[in-house]
Amino acid sequence: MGFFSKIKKLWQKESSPPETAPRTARDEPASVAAAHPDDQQWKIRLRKSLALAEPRLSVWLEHLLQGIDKKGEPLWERLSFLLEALEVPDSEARKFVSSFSAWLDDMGYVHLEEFRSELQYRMALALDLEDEEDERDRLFLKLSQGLSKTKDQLSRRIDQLLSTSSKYDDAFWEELEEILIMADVGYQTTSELLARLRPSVANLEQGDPQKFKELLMQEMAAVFPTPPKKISPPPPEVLLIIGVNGVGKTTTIAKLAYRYRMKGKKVLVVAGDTFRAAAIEQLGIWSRRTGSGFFARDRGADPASVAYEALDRAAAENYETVLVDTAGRLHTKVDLMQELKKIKSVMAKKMPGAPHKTILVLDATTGQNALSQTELFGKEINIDEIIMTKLDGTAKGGVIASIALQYKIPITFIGLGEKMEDLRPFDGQSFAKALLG
Ligand SMILES: Nc1nc2c(ncn2[C@@H]2O[C@H](COP(=O)(O)OP(=O)(O)OP(=O)(O)O)[C@@H](O)[C@H]2O)c(=O)[nH]1
Ligand SMILES: [Mg+2]
Repeated sequence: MGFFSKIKKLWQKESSPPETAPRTARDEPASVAAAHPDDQQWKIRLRKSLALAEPRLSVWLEHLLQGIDKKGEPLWERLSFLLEALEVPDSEARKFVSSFSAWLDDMGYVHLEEFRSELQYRMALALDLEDEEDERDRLFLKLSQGLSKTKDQLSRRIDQLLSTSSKYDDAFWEELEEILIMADVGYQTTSELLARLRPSVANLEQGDPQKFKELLMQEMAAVFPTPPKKISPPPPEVLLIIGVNGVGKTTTIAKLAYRYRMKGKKVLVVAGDTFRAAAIEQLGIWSRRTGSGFFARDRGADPASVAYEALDRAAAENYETVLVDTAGRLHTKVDLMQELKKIKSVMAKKMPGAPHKTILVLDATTGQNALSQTELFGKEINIDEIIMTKLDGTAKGGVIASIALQYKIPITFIGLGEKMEDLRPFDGQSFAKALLG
């Protein structure tokens, strides 16, 4: 039985007294009920509506947020009530509410529409519900919306082509090739993809657009390698984030820190980009917003020494996850690759195995340029994973297939916006479906 169904059963049992039953001390704390008898009506109503509602986080939140349009005491009360019902320990529930409230203050968010989706994301992570169908649906919707520009370029044109083609002849394949290339899938990747597709399509009845799209989707999904399940090293796990300037490294670190924090990890972010004072400051702000520890030295400090000292701090203070930011460019005299290699070797000396993952951040809006960046970094540094940012707002999302097919490096997350919740786990199946489905 799923998490929600269990809780729901519990709830239905608890909420069995009829509406008219006198309130007992067990139902509501006497002091509160006596002081604000009318205020407590919401609890009865809410409990009833939750017991009747579909057991899904989004649906429960919908009931919970009825009549709430901004942050404040009524919202905190209801959230605490829901968390309590979901059997979250009291201290953790309090921590959840207070950290969320502090975060809203920090971000300057007041109205529900500004933070509703962030709230759901936090709850899904905190309650470990990210794999529930509801969250998967939400992610899929977000992915489809985020990819709308690429989708427009790709799916609409493929549909058009399919509707006007009665057979899959050379002219058809040529046109399909052009469509894929236009969506930045890249020449080589397109050729490979089509070469795989042709034999499966050969057996197909002439002009079966639906089946054709399914096969294309399957081939597209097959392009993405599933990352091997790795056993996490004993803490701290150290992640080094690299990439050229402006791709979204610092923002991605903030988003990752947020994810780990919401999963209850103790996170340290390290300002390894000492090139600009503003970069250090930017990361400092994110660390506060995500409730992470922050390690920095002055502008101009040696990034390798910063990383080295940060590992001392991480070990001394029992951090579980360490995220190291790096510069995307350096003073012209210093070579970026040499600097990154130095950071890596210094870290490995300090802590065997560190950095446990080197993650290359790529910006999808740069299209095929992302390939040359992978080439450039990959030649010098072993890249374990790729995170692709800014897939929202670009028609060049096809580049992600190019990267996957040519470099066989797992793409683990994608950035679908500037907010902290806009970093989502990547999987090829959903991507292909969102793009072509
Ligand atoms: N729309 C969108 N914008 C993003 C995404 N990720 C990052 N950005 C924006 O991209 C810009 C650059 O992000 P940074 O995180 O500062 O990039 P960086 O790689 O750290 O840049 P340098 O420190 O200069 O090397 C910022 O305005 C971010 O808000 C994303 O997934 N979607
Ligand atoms: Mg940066």
